Amino acid sequence: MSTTTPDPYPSRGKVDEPRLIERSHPVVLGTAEDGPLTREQLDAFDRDGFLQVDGLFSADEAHALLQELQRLQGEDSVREAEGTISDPDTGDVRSVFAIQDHSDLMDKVIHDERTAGAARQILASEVYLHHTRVNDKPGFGGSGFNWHSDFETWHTEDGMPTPRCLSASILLTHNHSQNGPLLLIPGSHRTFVACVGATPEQNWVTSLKNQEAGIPDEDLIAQLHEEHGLHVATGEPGTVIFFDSNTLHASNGNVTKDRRANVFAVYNSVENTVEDPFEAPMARPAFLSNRDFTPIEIM
Ligand code: 6CS
Ligand code: FE
Repeated sequence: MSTTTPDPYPSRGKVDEPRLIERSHPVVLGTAEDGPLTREQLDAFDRDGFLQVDGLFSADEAHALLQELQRLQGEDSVREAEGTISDPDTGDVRSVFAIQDHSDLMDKVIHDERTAGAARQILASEVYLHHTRVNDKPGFGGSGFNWHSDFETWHTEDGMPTPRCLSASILLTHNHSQNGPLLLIPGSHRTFVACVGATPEQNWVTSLKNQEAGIPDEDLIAQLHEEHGLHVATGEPGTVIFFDSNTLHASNGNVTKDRRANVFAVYNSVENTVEDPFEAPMARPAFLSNRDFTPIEIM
């Protein structure tokens, strides 16, 4: 980015104090005519910064994906992959990034009209995958994740210019209020929370387990939480939660016996491709910040 153009979303080493910045870019760019989401669904996404669609995939489809996750967790090629995150104590596979490289079934679901087609509609352009992953939070063990905006990381560390990007999370198990479901602050996507503290070298090595840079100030989170409330994204297997890249979200650890597993796909507009990081010593690896901007085929 040229030094003469001010960064509309400064964060980390670029700010002296935590602060709220009004989002200057639109959220929903497409229309109902572009399908598959209805006008009401697009309006809800625009207003809340997320959209939960119950039963978008069938229970059978979700079950097949869960079995596929189980298969992947046992594969040596997956366990050894750069984008695989394992539990430091047990060695169990918790997250597999770039799932399309390991599984045809996962590849299919992230190119599906129901997920990718909705992303293309909301963003009103062809899309490519910024990254993908499958996450497993087993009973009696899965840890939580503190409040954050994905866009804050993707902007500072990956060089994503604007928040014209969204995630789809497909529930593979029943996500109930107690097993660490996604928590979202409705309406928070309209505010960029600038965070203090420069990005450490190779921050991604630890940040996927526990974020230490890009942490929003608690008073600012409290203010947005107070103003907008909280959505607990509970649902049956097959439910999909679409959420804007700048929506504040978090999740609790899982102290119940009930496994919580989800597939995530991050769709970015091909008109919003990543550049040099806005505030990080170096760009993250491709499994986190894909540099192949070829539009995906949607089936
Ligand atoms: O660093 C990232 O890109 C990832 N981290 C979090 C906490 N959420 C989204 C993303 O997969
Ligand atoms: Fe996140």
